[in-house]
Amino acid sequence: AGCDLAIRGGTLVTASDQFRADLGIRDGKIVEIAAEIADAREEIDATGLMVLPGGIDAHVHLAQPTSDGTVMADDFLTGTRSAAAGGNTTVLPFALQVKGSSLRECLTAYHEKAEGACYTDVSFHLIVSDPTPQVLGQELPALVRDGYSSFKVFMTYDDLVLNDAELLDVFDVARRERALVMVHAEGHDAIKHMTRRLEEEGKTAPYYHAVAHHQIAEREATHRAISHAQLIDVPVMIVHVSGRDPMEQIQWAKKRGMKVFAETCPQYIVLTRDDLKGLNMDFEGAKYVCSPPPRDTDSQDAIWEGLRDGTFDVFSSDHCPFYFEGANETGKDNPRARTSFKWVPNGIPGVETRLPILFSEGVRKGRISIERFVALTSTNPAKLYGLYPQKGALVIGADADITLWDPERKAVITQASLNHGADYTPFEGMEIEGWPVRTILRGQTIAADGEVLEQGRAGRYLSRATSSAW
Ligand code: DUC
Ligand code: ZN
Ligand code: ZN
Ligand code: ZN
Repeated sequence: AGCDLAIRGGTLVTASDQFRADLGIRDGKIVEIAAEIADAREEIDATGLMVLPGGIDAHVHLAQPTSDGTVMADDFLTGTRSAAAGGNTTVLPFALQVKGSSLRECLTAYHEKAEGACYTDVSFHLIVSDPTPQVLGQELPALVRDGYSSFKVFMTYDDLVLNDAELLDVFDVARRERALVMVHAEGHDAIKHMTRRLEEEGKTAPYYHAVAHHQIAEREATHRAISHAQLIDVPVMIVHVSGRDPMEQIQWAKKRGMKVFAETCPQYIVLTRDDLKGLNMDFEGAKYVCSPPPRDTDSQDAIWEGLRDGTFDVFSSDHCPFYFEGANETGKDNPRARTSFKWVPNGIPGVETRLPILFSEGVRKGRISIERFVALTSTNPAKLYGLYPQKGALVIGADADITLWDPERKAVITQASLNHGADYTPFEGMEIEGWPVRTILRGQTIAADGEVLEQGRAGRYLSRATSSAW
């Protein structure tokens, strides 16, 4: 039988190669890759375009409840719509265990929220905040076996932090079940100490978030997480690495052959802590408050080097959207946050701009190759989170998840042009070269030229296999 869809004349790009070929799709799968394929029911002319495996954003937060009354600006509908417009076909949001609740119970609520609401495919990382004997002995092992093959732990935040004994216990479970642990590595006590001192000095503006969440606290926690992982002999993924200091710890571990993996994000290549100053140390800076915070241009240089040399395996958005001016004090600009940076919700939106920013600043400016771009944004996350080769690859038999990329398309990032739920973008005014012009999920177009198709709301839940880290 012929193909349902033929994509002709484009340049296929994988994590290791690029070549001219036609690509044929039948029943949602890639069935042909050849110099020229037979006529199909539907044809797409991709002349002048790159044909990429669909973007996989392995780190997003959607509809996650907060402990302080602020509200996340994206649910599964708007968050995955934004993801699709930005060239993504799969996102991996978090299912947060609220302390005192069972992990399974919390997860069920996320499934209910996601059901029928997604434009892209989705799967969940768990967040373990309450490692009770029941969670460690029963729930977590059962969930990993059920296809939740990765989970995140936090080394800071009052309502999430695990102490070293708890980290080691959780790592033990990961070793037994061959799960991939993701670590938020920032030292809790160091941050609290710095916060108290800054507040005593009256330094409460959003900018001081970047001082309190010092890179040294991130470096220390990164090393501690790596040491614990080495002791237990378990792979570990250090997420949202912000700069040179924590990178050096990761390089140290990688050089010793340890299975330490690392992720970085757009904010660490195009923002700096000075953005948190706003206009004149004013509250505008809250728009850039995220954890870890952006650092300085030296760290940006280090991150680019790390994206090239393999220090980083994954490039995700850490899309964690809050309104700036939410209704009824639900946004970043709320009365309590005005009294101290420590109350400003931590996170920024970015699922729609991740690929354009990395392409424009990285590929277009000659800092990384297009193959490396594909590895960091699709193939590696698929492998490390147990989705490969169903996802992240242009191979026969894989899901036909494809992003058609126009390398020449110029755009300016503006709030008005984005599909996310937030009321601002921290990347406002950025000039971009290269843009996703069509996003195809399992053979169906879900977004084209910035328009997300309502009939494309066909995202499915993905059960995941064991991480390639094992
Ligand atoms: N960690 C994240 O992964 N995202 C936003 C805030 C945070 O602390
Ligand atoms: Zn985190
Ligand atoms: Zn430099
Ligand atoms: Zn995050």
